[in-house]
Amino acid sequence: MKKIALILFVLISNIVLFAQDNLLQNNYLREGVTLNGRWNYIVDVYESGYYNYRREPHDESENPGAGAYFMNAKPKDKTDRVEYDFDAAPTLLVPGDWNSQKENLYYYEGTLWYKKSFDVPNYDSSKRYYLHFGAVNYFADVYVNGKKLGAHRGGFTPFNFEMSKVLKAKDNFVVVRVDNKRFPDEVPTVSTDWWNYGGITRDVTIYELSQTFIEDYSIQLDKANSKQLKGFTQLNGESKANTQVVVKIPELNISKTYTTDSKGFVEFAIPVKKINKWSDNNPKLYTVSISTDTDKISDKIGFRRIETKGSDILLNGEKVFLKGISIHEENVMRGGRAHSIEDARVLLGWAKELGCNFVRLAHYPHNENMVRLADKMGLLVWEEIPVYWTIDWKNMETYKKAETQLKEAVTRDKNRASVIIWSMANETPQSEERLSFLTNLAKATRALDNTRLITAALEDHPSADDKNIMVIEDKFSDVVDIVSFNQYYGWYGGKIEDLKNIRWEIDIDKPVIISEFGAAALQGFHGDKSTMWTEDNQAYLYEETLPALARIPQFSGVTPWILTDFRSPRRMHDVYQNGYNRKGLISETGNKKKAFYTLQKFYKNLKTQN
Ligand code: GCB
Repeated sequence: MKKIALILFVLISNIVLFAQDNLLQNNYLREGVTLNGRWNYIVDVYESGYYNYRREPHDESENPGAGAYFMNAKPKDKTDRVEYDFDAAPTLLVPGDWNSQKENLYYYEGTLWYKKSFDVPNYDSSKRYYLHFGAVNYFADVYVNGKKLGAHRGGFTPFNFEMSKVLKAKDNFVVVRVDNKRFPDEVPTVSTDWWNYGGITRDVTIYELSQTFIEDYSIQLDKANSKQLKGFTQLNGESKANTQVVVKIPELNISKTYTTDSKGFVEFAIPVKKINKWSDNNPKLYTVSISTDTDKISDKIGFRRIETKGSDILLNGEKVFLKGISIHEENVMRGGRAHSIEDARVLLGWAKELGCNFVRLAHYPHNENMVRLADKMGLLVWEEIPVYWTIDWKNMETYKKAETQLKEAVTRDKNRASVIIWSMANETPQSEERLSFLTNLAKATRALDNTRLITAALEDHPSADDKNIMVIEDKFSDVVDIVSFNQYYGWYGGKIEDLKNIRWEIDIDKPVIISEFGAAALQGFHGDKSTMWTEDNQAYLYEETLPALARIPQFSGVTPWILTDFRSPRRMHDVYQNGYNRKGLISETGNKKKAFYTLQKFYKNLKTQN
């Protein structure tokens, strides 16, 4: 009985302790203290720093003991045994994946512990302190000064925990247990076509906040009425109720004061006379400030409308064609996950050079630098979650994991004008369970954000009576705003020369985006255009595919696969691949292939209104 009570106590206290704090909006422009830099690490293949020898998690014990790595223990004297020492351990750079930093971790999938010691400059015990992670792949358990703050799962979205109760001015230590093992019921699941980079892959920052602070807000052009801005503010803290919130947009002469309700929430609609709308040609961002007596936050926000009408996509009421490219979050030249503003400049700079006004950030939410920079550069963005291939559709827990990632992405990026599309999934096999999974995701997205468009990368196939006619028969196309599909005619089947005779017949009055097509080529390898792996073959496929797609009456955009070669364990051909998916238009050495120029020329000559 006593034992049951103890287990219950531990379980309940864990639920309370490990409840995740709501995401801080706009950590990006808040002043924080960075914990980026060198962190000590210990590889823990058997997870002995997490479980005791009876395989019970140390962090579920009331008295974890020195064996728990998160205690960062030191021997008390020469008779004391501690079997690890973070301070003597090697270091990894944060942010950064471990695979591309250490040769012996190249293929590592498992548990690795990170530790960093830190002081808090100008520590003030009357303030609240949050610890924010841009992303950790995939599972993270976070401990400060030996106390568990919480846990997070999902490799590409931000999370934060309050640590006020355990923090001191000096000699703090944060320990993060990271586990990037793949599981069939996670999102993504075990099988993908990209490298499973592990580690603390994005920025780590401490935020000092007042007792009551601005937790979240949104401000966007009203979808139904372009003469008004709509939004909300959510406060967090003891005096969040009945508190005044001031919203200012100086350039529009807007200064409005609102009072929060008992939950610290207030919704508002602000009439605007004339607004300089954000677009790909005019990436105008306004400075927006939101303040209370104790907090002030400032953001750069663009206002625009995105909608569909029949088979057109309308940006601010005008038809827009999406000249795009797909991008993985990888800096291939350095090796590994991209994370910095410099990385974003390189990737989006190449997209601009191609003549793009649109990027598909595949196959998971990319770091915030990408969307912030896209806002400034006038690049429209397709954002997606890693609901990819063979997800465990029947599993309600798996659904919740996908929905959580989606909510985290929408929460982070809902104020970004560049983001116009939320994509629910990529190339997922059809079934009733999958249809309801995706339909529920679309519903959840629309409930959170009704200002953007919904899609998913679907698949085509030849029609039953004519192999030259390709069709999309997927009930999910009834749910989406834009019908998107991936197609690899001429690479995974079919002959490039036959593309001339291929017709896509899509019997639905919605805009169509071809979210992938492509062929692999080893940069520098040339030959006649029918020889696989040559630059010439890739360019030939682009030359034949682009006009064929352009014949689709609802053709509204295209994001060829892909900007750069990227690492994938599925691509092990020792001559042509060497661990890279070679469908990039740019090699891992940064050299452009012939097809880069084919696409550039197509975009230049494309007759569209934009
Ligand atoms: C696809 C997938 C993408 C792959 C690509 C390929 O359809 O969506 O993730 O990398 O094909 O190269 O096969």
